[in-house]
Amino acid sequence: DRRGHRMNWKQYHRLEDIYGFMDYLAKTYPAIVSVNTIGKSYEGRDLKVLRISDGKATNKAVFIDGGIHAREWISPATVTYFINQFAENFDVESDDIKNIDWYFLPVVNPDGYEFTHEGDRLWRKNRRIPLTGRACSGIDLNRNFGYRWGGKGTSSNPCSDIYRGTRAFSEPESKALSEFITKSAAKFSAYLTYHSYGQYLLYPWGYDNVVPPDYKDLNIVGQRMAEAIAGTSGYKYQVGSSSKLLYPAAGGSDDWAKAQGIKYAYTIELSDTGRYGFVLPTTFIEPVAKGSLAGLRVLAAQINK
Ligand code: ING
Ligand code: ZN
Repeated sequence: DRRGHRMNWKQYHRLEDIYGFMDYLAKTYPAIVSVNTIGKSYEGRDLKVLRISDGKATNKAVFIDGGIHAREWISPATVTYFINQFAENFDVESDDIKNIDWYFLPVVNPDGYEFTHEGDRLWRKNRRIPLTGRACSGIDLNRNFGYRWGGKGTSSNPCSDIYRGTRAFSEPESKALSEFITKSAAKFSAYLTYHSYGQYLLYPWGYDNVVPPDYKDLNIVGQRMAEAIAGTSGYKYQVGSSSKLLYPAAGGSDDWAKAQGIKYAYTIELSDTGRYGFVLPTTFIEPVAKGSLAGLRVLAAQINK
């Protein structure tokens, strides 16, 4: 492609296109964009984080990931849309955006993501093969994080889609993400993890039907984000704790992030509400991502208060 990358938001893309796009941005905008490999997946693929920052010492920091679950293709598509918007338009972006160091990990589960393109479109977990070689493959990375690991809404059965693994952070993907956050010099004000589907803005806790002491702050900001999303795209989101609005599920990444002291920790379930589910047509990518960006701007404004 004469632009130097093959990415667009009219199709879903393979990992190679997503990583090619990230590397292109780092090369094109070296003053504000950098890409780092923070680890390798089980099958040996890079786990790439893209940082966008003007380097001001006073900046806050936000971490955003996508693609924890392989089949939720709208998630990496949305996260790469944010990356494109901020990187390509940084000089004309608002101060709310420029006063944040942004960290994006658009594909937490690259092995699963590639498998949904080549094998099973509805695969959810990573691709770890059991030692015995007999049982089923894959660990649910969103049950593998180390806060209240092994609790409600998780399974010890390797054949389950919510298999938690043998211990917290047994998986290279969840381990790399968590170590990146804990070892980073940045003190993160927000952690956002994009999933699909259902149109929910979920805050902790997921492990049980209880809420953190500051849940009212998360609820108010979540409601404001939902208003912005609806105003921009027409998509209506419900806001609440994941255990209450969906179901209890321990070992999720947002619970872990919240337990690390990251105040604004949300799981965002993108569109739709079930008509197409995980197999969301490509015509949805732009409106869904645009609405989500409007929500993200509300969060950025809050963090800068
Ligand atoms: N849903 C999330 C899941 O991992 C969730 C819902 C989020 C549960 C946070 C617990 C904590 O089951 C999808 N679609 O993945
Ligand atoms: Zn998911």
